[in-house]
Amino acid sequence: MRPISLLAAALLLGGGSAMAAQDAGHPASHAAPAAGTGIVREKAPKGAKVFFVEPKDGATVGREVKLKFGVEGIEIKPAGDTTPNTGHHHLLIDAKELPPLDMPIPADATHKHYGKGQTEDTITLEPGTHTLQLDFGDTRHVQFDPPIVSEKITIHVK
Ligand SMILES: [Cu+2]
Repeated sequence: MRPISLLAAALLLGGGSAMAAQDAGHPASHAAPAAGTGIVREKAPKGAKVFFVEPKDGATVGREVKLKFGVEGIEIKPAGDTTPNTGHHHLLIDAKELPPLDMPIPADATHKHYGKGQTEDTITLEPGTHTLQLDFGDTRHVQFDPPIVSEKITIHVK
């Protein structure tokens, strides 16, 4: 049996503390403070990569879009798990640019969190052309230094 309730509690704690000033307890070794909020970003492990397994760049798809995310050189853990060199996926939908680097990635229609450590999803998009990009965040939903992002892919929704 999976410890669902424990996981949920950990996620709640992780989600709640992400917006709070909880940096005191975060290991600040080999990381440089960012300007502004004082949030210290984790160094991206060398060679860490995220990418779309599905859909392919340029694909034409229906409104229900099946997504599969891949990682290389970094491990996926739920938000709130402070193991170094781990984090979770974020999906940027039609985002013009990356979110601000010195704060947690926002959670809204264009920034989707996969804080349980999910590596797939199905989203519904309006017909037309859309861009998708993955942006890996640490336990606090903060981007790495430098950001670990996928290629920005373009898909056509029928
Ligand atoms: Cu997140």
